[in-house]
Amino acid sequence: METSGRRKFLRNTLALAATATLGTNALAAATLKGGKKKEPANNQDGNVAYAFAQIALPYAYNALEPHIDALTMDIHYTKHHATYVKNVNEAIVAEKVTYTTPEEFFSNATKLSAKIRNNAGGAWNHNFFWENLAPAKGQAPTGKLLEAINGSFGSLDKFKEEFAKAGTGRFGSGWAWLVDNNGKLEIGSTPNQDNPLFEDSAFKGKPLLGLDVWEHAYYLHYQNKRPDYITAWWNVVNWDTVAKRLG
Ligand code: MN3
Repeated sequence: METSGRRKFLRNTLALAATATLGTNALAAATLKGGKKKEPANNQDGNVAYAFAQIALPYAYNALEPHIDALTMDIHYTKHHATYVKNVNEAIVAEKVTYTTPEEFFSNATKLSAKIRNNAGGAWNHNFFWENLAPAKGQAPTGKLLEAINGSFGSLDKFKEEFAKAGTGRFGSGWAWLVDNNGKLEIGSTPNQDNPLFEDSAFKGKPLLGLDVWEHAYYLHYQNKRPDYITAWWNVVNWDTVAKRLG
């Protein structure tokens, strides 16, 4: 066998061995990593279960500078987010969970193990977060979204003030959210990796915009100054995504 053919043979053999060891769910997660498509996968017992996956980051690590620095984005995506995805998929297989959508996980949050609850939230919340960010180009909400913001909060400035308060006021680690609660926009926050879709969340609704206020999201650049991170973060909000979520 010539060298490149032999290398290919070894690679295929190793891939097959890894598949046998990890099971099909892990393989599906690995295959889906980086893609937007998230399909149910079979776990080791042939039960259908959802495999969480990271979306491909829609911009480069340095695309949000100077508001969010490249190193923070790199570590946040390749370490923190990737670990949530890996951990939740491992636990789904180990615990033989059979939920087939993220919504099904979250609406059964009180029945989940701490490992699945925290890592499923972390896996989903970060995809949601990456998608509601975009390079700073002076973007601002318009049209129906702006009308809804004005209608619910009085003005865009008032909305930003209230939302920033939810972010700075969240003690410890968590998220600030804008949600659609049956036609009315509301602001709130959740602890840890919970979100407003969680069964037992004190703050509920259809998420439109999420802000990660864990220290790992800003500490390298802003240290203890969470309010400065939030002020800068407004420059990189993807309002088109928020408008699409509002529908
Ligand atoms: Mn985070």
